[in-house]
Amino acid sequence: MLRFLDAGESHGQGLTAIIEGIPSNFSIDVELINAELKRRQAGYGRGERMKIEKDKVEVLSGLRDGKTTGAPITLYIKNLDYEHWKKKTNEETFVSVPRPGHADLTGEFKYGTGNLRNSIERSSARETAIRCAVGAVCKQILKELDVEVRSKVYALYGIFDGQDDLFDEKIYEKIEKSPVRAHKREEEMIEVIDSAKKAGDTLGGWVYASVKGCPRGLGSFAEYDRRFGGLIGGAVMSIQGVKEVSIGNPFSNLTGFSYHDGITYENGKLMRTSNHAGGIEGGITNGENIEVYCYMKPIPSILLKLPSVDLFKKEKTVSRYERSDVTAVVPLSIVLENVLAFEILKEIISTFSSDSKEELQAAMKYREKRLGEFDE
Ligand code: EPS
Repeated sequence: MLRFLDAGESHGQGLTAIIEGIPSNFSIDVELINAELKRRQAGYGRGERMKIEKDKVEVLSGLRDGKTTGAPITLYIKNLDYEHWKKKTNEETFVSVPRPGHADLTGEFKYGTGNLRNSIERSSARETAIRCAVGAVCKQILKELDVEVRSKVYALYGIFDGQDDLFDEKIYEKIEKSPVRAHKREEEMIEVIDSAKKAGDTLGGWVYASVKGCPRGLGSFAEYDRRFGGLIGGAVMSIQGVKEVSIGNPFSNLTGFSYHDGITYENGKLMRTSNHAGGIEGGITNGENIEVYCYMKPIPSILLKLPSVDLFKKEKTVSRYERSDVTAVVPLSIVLENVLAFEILKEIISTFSSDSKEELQAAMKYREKRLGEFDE
């Protein structure tokens, strides 16, 4: 079984994760993890914090000579902003006015520490840095298993860039270079971010990811909690700010005849004529690309004033501003990739339960050989 736990606060010393259940003998390049952290930090609409942080991972256990040993892998990312925060007094960091839409209020309902700062620190999307480090380890293993995850921004506020073939190298090169991870409407997206910033407001939007090479037969309908769509949906909903998830395009408005993906033979191979189901039918992967869309709400740290209260003075007031991003939809695209990478590898490891790379690859090959019998 593959699992991980992570810990760390937004302005604390750093973030850490322990991943357990990675088979031995897979090569892991630490610089590729760092490259993934850099991808997540980029994106138009980011705030001042990203000028401070230069995320780099330290691998404290589980690797020897660049290869997994089967032991737990410990990852650590330093928060450079901690150098400023450790000098602040309790009075300076104390918060008593919750931002509507943030975890400030619900965190205080739950933990009752008497200072909203405690909820702010752990609920922060800073945590996605370490989740991407975990995902970047999983991505390298998936690559050796011929599985690849790519993503883009589908819509920012009202500007729809739409669907693309993310495995078309020319298209994807453009998306990777785009500051808003778009292919067609980059300039309009930048304009809308600039206007929101000027107005002291924030923006949400949709991203989507496509996973190529995912083995057939992951997940199950045997029990509700083994359905792969449910596992992916739950994981994606756990990303800070995400309010909607869809397997397959959420904006398709098709009848059954047009929606369902025909089954055919092409060059002797069992194939599908389309992929509206997003690669999952009956809670099980069908061999088509896994297509996942998700929506992130606008960030709740806005300069414009929303009604709020001072919880400790017990009086009405307006929301306070805390430094933040105008939009985190662009980095969400990278976070989605890495959250999917973990979930997919987890399901591969649980399906083909193996202790080493060689055993895992042999088990996957055996399944593919059996599935080959369905070809013409
Ligand atoms: C975040 C608020 C901002 C973001 C942060 C998430 O941080 P700060 O309060 O320090 O300006 O920049 O995201 C990251 C630090 C990151 O690495 O993505 C929040 O409240 O969730």
